[in-house]
Amino acid sequence: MKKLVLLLAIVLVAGCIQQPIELEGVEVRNYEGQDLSSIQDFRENSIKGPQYIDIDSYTLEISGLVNNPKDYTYSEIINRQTYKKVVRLDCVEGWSVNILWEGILLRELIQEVDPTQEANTIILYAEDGYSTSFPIEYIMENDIILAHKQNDLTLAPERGFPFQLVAEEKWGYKWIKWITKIELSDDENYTGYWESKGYSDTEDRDKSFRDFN
Ligand SMILES: Nc1nc2c(c(=O)[nH]1)N[C@H]1C(S)=C(S)[C@@H](COP(=O)(O)O)O[C@H]1N2
Ligand SMILES: [Mo]
Repeated sequence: MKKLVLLLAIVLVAGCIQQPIELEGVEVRNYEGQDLSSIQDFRENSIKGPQYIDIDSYTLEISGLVNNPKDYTYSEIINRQTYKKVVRLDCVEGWSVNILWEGILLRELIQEVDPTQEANTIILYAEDGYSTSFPIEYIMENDIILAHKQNDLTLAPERGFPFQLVAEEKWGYKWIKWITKIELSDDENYTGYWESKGYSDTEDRDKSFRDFN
């Protein structure tokens, strides 16, 4: 009986010890044994410089060849199941960063808007007029993250707040920041900002990024 009371007391006391709450976010620089770059290591060379998005009026529109177009608020997106992964971003200009990304899987939003049979291309647009596109299979058949965090910190305005696409295996110019709209399309030949200036639209890193034809 005494033992039981003691056990009960221990359980009660343990239950009162709260988990710590992090007051100010700290950037992680190592994740499961892997060294990470710092979010300070990115170069800022966006076409029009950093964009400052007002999150209270922000929505992410997903429309085009879909049965169920939607406008998502920031909190409707980030309060879903999130996923974390260390992925390296390689810019064609010769620098890279190895970052712990966190966000939702873009394919889950695409499933919700229910693309029509004709949709074969996903075009993403950004606040600065930038755009890029992917075959629909790239997004639906891979775990492609729509990131709102880097190294455990919410994206800074310079880094693409509210969202940057983690376009794994693709060159940095496919990692669109400040995303405002996603369009389902049947235009397989759509060319985004850098693609229309001659960067390859197949954009796999193991191939050259220049398309000379
Ligand atoms: N909206 C938008 N997204 C963008 C760009 C841009 O100019 N505008 N630049 C791209 C390029 S070329 C690279 S290499 C990466 C780099 O990410 P960073 O600007 O956060 O360093 O963002 C990509 N996403
Ligand atoms: Mo880049």
